[in-house]
Amino acid sequence: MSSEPEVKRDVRNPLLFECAWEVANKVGGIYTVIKTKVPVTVQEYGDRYCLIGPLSYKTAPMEVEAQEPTDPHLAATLDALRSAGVKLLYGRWLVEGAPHVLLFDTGSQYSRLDEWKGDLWNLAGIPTPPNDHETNETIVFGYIVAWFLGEYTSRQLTTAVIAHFHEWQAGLAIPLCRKRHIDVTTVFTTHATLLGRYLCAGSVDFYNNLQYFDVDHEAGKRGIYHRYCIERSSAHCADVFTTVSHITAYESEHLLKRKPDGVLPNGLNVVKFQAMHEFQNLHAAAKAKIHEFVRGHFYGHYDFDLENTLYMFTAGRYEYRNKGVDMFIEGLARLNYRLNKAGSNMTVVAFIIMPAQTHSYTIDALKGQAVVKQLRDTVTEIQNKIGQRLFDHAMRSNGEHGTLPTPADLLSEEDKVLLKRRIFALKRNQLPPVTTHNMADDNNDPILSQIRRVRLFNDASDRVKVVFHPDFLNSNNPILGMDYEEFVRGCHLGVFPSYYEPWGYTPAECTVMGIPSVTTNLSGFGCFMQDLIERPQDEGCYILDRRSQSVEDSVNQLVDNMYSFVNKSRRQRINQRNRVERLSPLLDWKNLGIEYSKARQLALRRAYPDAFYVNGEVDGEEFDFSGMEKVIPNSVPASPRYRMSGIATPGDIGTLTEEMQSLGTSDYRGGFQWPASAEDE
Ligand code: U2F
Ligand code: UDP
Ligand code: G6P
Repeated sequence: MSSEPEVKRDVRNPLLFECAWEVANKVGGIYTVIKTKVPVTVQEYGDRYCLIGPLSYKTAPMEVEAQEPTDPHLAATLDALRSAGVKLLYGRWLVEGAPHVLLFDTGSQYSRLDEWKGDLWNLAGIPTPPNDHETNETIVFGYIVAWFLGEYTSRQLTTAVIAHFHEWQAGLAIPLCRKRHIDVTTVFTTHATLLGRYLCAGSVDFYNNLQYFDVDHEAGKRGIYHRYCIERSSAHCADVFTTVSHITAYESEHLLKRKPDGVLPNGLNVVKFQAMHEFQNLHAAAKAKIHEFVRGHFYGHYDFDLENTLYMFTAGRYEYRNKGVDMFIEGLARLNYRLNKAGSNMTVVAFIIMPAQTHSYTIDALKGQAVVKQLRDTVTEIQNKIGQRLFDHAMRSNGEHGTLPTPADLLSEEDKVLLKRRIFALKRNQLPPVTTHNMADDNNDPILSQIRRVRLFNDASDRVKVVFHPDFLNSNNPILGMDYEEFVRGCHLGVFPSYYEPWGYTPAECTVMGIPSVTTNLSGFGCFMQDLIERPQDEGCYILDRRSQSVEDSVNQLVDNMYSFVNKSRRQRINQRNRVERLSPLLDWKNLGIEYSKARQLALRRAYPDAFYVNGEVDGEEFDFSGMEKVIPNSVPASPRYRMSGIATPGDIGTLTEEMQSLGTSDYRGGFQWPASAEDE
C-alpha cells in the first residue's frame, strides 16, 4: 500500500491476515465463506496465515484454543497492544485446518470511541451518529486492527503483508491503513452492498435503475449514510477490490462507484463419499425423520401417502422479498391448483425455514408429536405382549406340541381399549397448523399474510401443504429435531427464487448434497451455474429468469419447474440427484480457492511493482497457477456438459485482471447484457 516502501519486503512468501466480523462468530453467510475456505488457505500459507475477528466471550471459548505466538514480532506487537489495554485472544481456531486466529475485544477500547470518531471525521470526512451500535463496533474494531497492523509492520520488516478484509463491518481499517501509510497491501471483498440490500427490500425496480440511483441521497433517506461511507471508502482505498459474483460486481460498480477488479466465487468444503450411492442412503435416512415429523404435524388429517409425498423447502435469513418467499408461496398456490386439477396422487409438503420473532412452539405442534409418540409407545407395548403370547402358545404343549394362537388370543380386550383411546386422541377439529410457533406478530407477518391470501391452509383437499418453521433448525428441537444439513438431505427440492442474492449458499449447499434446487438469474450462484453448465435444468439446477420477464411469467416458470418435478418417477429423482451431486467439484474450494490466490497476487503486484520486475521485464512467475488442481477432472463422465470447454477453473469467469478496469460494463458474465452506465457510453 505505501507508495514508496523504505524497506524491501519479500513478496514470495507473504504473510496473510484475513479479517472479518464473522471469524469464529456465526452471523450469516460470511462465516460459511471463511470457515470452509480455511483448509485451502492453510494449505497455501501454513503458519503465515492468521484470521482476525471480534472477540465474543460467549462463543470464543468453544471456537478457539488459546496459544502464544511463535513469531517474535507478533508476540511483541500483542504485548504492546495488551499493555495499552487492548484485550485480545490469540490461538488456533478449532475448525478443519486449525488456522491461527486473533480476536480483539472491542469492549476493551470503547473508552476511545469518541476520540476515534473525531479522527475518522478529520481523516476521511465520515460522520457518525451517536447511537448506531453496529457502526460503533465497526469503528472500534477497525481502529484496533489498523493499530495492530501498524505496530506489526513497524517491527517485522522483511516480509510482505497482505491484509484481506470482508464486508464493511471489517473494512474500516482499509482507509486507515492507507491514510497512515501502513506498509501492507489490502484486498477488500464485499458480499453485498448496504444500499442494494435496502433498495431491493423496498419495492423498486432495482436492476433496471442501478445506474440512476442518487446514492448519497438514498443512503441518507434510509439513515445509513455513515455506514455507506465506510463501505465506499473501504472499496476505494483497497489495493484490490473484489466481490462474490458478477451480479454484485455490477451492483458495486454503480452503488459504490468502483468497478471490482474481479470476482471471487464462494466455495464449499466438499466431502466426497467413498461409495457413489452413500449420499442417496443419507437422503433416505433423513427423509424417514422428516416423515416422522409430518405424521405428528398432520395428525388427524394424515390421509396422504408418504411414499407419494415430496418435500420442498426454502431457508435463510428472513428477507421476505429479497429471498423470494413471496414468489415461492404464490408458486405453491398455483402448483396446488394444477395438481388438484390433474387429479394427482402426489402430495407436496413445503417447508419455510426462516427465523422470526416468536414465543416458542405452539401447544398444538408439541401435542402433535406427543400423540404420535404415545401411539407408537402403545403399539410397541402391545406388540411386545403379542410376541410374548405367540411365544407362549408355541411353547406350551397341548400334550403333543405347541399351538397356533387365534387373533383373539393375541389381542386382548384391554389392548383394544388402550389402542382405541390412542386412536381417539388423534382426532382433531382444526386443520393442521401452518406454523409451528407462536409468532410475536402473527397478524402482520409477511409470510403468514401471504399464506392467508392464497388460502393454503393444509386442507384435506390441498395437494400442497405448508409448514412455516420460524426458527433455524437444530437437532435438539423437540418437534423437528434435525440439523439443517440433515434436513436438506431428507428433502427433495430446495426452492430459492431470490430477487436480491449476491451469492446464495443455500442452493450451493443443496448441490453438493445432491439435492436439486431452484434459484434465479438474479442470484450470484444461479448466474455462476448458468455460465458454466450448458443446460443447467437437465442437471437438476433450475434457474428462473427474474431479469428479462415479468413477475407473472417468472412465477409461471417456477410453477412449471415444480410441476414437472412432482411428475418425475422415483427412478428419475434418484437419477437426477446423481447428476446434481456430480456438479459439486464446481463449488469446491479446492478449485475456487485459486481466485483468492490471484487477488492476493494482484494486491502484491500493485503495492510492490518493483519486486515483480526482473531486468526490466515483468516477472510472470508469480501468476503461474498451473500447478493448482483443475476443476474438471478428466475422470468425470461426459455429462454434465460444461459451457466453457477447457477452462482452467470456474473462477476464470472471474477474470481477475488489471485490464478489467478499462473494459466496459458489458464484460460481466451472467448470460445477459447489463445496461451500460452513462459514463461508459
Ligand atoms: C451475504 O450474506 P451475509 O451473511 O454477509 O449478510 P447478512 O448476514 O445478510 O449481513 C447483513 C447484515 O445483517 C445483519 C448482519 C449484517 O449487518 O450483522 N444480521 C442481523 O442483524 N441479524 C441476523 O440474524 C443476520 C444478519 C449475501 F447476502 C449472501 O448472498 C452470500 O451468500 C453471503 C456470503 O458471501 O454474503
Ligand atoms: N442455515 C443454517 N440453518 C438453517 C437454515 C440455513 O445454518 O436452519 C445456513 C445455511 O446453511 C447457509 C446460511 O444459513 O449457509 C445462509 O446463507 P446464504 O448465503 O443463503 O444467505 P445469507 O444469509 O448469507 O444472505
Ligand atoms: C435413495 C435411496 C433409495 C430410495 C430413494 C428414495 O436413492 O438409496 O433406497 O428408494 O432414495 O427416493 P425419493 O426421491 O423417493 O425420496
